[in-house]
Amino acid sequence: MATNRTFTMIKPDATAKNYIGGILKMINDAGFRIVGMKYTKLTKEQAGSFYEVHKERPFYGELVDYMSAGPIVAAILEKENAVADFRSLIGATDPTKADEGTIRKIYAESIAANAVHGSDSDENAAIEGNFFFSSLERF
Ligand code: 3AN
Repeated sequence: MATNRTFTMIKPDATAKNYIGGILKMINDAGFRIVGMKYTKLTKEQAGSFYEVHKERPFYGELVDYMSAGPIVAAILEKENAVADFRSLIGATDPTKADEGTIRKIYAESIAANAVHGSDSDENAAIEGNFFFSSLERF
């Protein structure tokens, strides 16, 4: 069932370069409403647990180190067709393959440091949102 919600993180490469404002503006301008938001830093254990689904992939260690290396912004976003529309807004995982005008094309530096996360399904959006936010922290 579509929830019209997705989950995003602005990743450490983007927070380090002061891109938070620019990325949030693109998100708002695309029609997403922020219904939960948190500026925080993941421990290695938390990053490992968040990316557990990628445990067997060769880049898992690098991904966990990178995602716990600096602050992130975690947010729950609401819009009709949120998951698919947000994936379109952020562009391909590899920024060199991302379409013009997408967040990753504009702000990402590499496949690993690719500026933003976006949930890939309604189910994962709910799981990922629950990882960061209690019911009292979303509106
Ligand atoms: P997406 O974030 O576009 O859904 P996934 O789910 O394939 O991409 O990968 C999850 C995260 O793992 C990516 N956002 C990226 O940070 C990292 N990642 C994916 N592929 C690679 C790779 N080949 N090398 C390093 N990191 C990668």
